[in-house]
Amino acid sequence: MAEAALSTRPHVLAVSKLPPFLAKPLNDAFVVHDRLHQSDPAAFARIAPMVRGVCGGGESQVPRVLMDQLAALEIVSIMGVGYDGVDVAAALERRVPVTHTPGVLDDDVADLAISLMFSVARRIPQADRYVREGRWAGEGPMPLARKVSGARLGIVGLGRIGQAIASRAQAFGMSIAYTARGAKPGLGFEFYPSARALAAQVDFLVVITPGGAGTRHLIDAGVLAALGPNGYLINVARGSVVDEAALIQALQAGTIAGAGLDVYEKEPHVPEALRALDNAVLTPHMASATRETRQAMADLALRNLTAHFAGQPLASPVPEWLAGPGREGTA
Ligand code: NAP
Ligand code: 8YV
Repeated sequence: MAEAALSTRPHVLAVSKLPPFLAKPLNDAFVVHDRLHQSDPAAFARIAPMVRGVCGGGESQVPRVLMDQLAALEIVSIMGVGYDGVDVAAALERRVPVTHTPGVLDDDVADLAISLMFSVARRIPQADRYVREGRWAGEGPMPLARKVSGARLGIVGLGRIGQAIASRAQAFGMSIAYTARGAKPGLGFEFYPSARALAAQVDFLVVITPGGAGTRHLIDAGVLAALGPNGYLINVARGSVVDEAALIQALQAGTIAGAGLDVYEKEPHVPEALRALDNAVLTPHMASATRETRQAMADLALRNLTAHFAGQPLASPVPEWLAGPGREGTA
């Protein structure tokens, strides 16, 4: 502790468990306090005035009340493209930039969205169990599944990842329509002004918006009813975007045909009612979880921190920073 206090390296608070390939270079360059605010509040109170940086993942919480304790805070670096757990308004009030890792994970997240679509429609997890349990020989072939190629895809959120999903789906001969805050005429896909209008026109509805207040329960009972008994919901965005209780009810009642989910409202807790459903394929928030992509995300998160403390321009600040204090070039 005394040695850490004397170090000239900037102090950084890690607000989530960081992977070793980020923790190691971070520890080399900074004095890192690993989740001390959670494990030892008294010790945290002693080092809090020295903390100049915060580092976490896409699911990390960096609320106003935490920033209030960090009088010397200069930067929040998130290893993830989503930063809905960060109170960006509170950071901007303090002229603290928030950075994230856009672009480097698009391929992986799009790959998982497509994988979930095939998994739930072709019932791949059930088929795997069918073979392992020796049922093939006894019961014969499995019931027929739902064809994906050529089906109608609706994308809720046609940003970086949404567009990567669209380009993959085109290779499967799917028709593509979308909703977003604004139409993107240049892309040549059909725009619908709401998720409900889009859901009524498609077989597969993939959700890939940011989380947070602006998208909370964007997918509600009405959208699920519009998707209908032959429709499938895929959510690789944030659990908060889908009304999970309404989704469970729709899956139980057969209001929709199935769901492929990577994210949940209260992670890592997934309701027993959802886990019990045979028409849902569930993955544990792992869309970007390949060695290659997580390394690229870690590199970018570190690059933002080192650039800031070297007085250089940030590699990837969030748009709110660029539209506000960042526009004045204070980085
Ligand atoms: P992005 O490029 O910023 O795209 C976001 C899209 O969502 C944009 O098209 C935007 O519309 C749209 N959108 C925002 N608010 C909306 C609303 N209220 N209604 C309808 N559409 C809305 O972001 P991205 O890089 O594609 O990432 C999207 C999100 O995916 C992240 O924020 C994160 O939460 C999630 N994610 C999850 C994982 C995972 O592990 N499962 C991994 C990575 C990312 P406009 O284009 O009109 O502004
Ligand atoms: C990761 C994510 O789970 O980028 C995001 O928004 O949700 C995911 O890539 C997370 O960020 C890992 O730290």
